[in-house]
Amino acid sequence: MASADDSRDVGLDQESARRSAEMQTHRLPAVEDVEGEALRGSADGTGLCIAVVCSRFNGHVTGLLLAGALAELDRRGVAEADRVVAWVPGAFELPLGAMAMAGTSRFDAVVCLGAVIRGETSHYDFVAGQCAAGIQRVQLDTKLPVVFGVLTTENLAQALQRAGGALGNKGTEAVATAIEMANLLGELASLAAAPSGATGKVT
Ligand code: INI
Repeated sequence: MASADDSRDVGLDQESARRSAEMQTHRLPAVEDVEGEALRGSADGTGLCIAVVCSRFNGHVTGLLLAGALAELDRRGVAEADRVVAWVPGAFELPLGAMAMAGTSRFDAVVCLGAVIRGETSHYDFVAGQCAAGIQRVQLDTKLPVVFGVLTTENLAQALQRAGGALGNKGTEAVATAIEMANLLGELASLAAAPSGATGKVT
């Protein structure tokens, strides 16, 4: 017989599936639902240079994230000559890898891919926390979009669901975010360079 706890679990699964479906549509309200005109980076990657830094730890998962990321780069028109992929040992090394990529000044965005899966010790918390904080720090310090395409899950099954399984692919989403942010920053740079009031776009 199903207990109250069981039904709560089912509810959580449904909520999680609903959230994931939203995520597939990038969770943002449609532009037409936003009051007035607003700037939003385009989804077109043509002409952009994108770096991908991928962790080898849990490589059976991160390889799937990378496959999703590369397919999305193809789909959005980022030329093969305009992308570089580098491997690092683990998620803890992603911020340094991203910082080095940003330092080349060759890229419009950096995508970080990793999978941190909870084990029996507190190691997970240190790796996941420092990875997230480090990636955010690189992004703010370099003013370049540095995307957190890192799964942080309780177990392998949850990770696989989000690496091309039932709940999408974090690598695919990370590339979409990188392209949108790179294009938005490009638009804002043009706005900054334009004479005051020249665009009339922001209301
Ligand atoms: N690295 C990961 O990418 N995922 C993990 O789940 C993980 N765990 O759980 O230990 C992990 N550890 C290695 C870490 O990222 C560094 O490579 C290592 O500590 C050397 O600095």
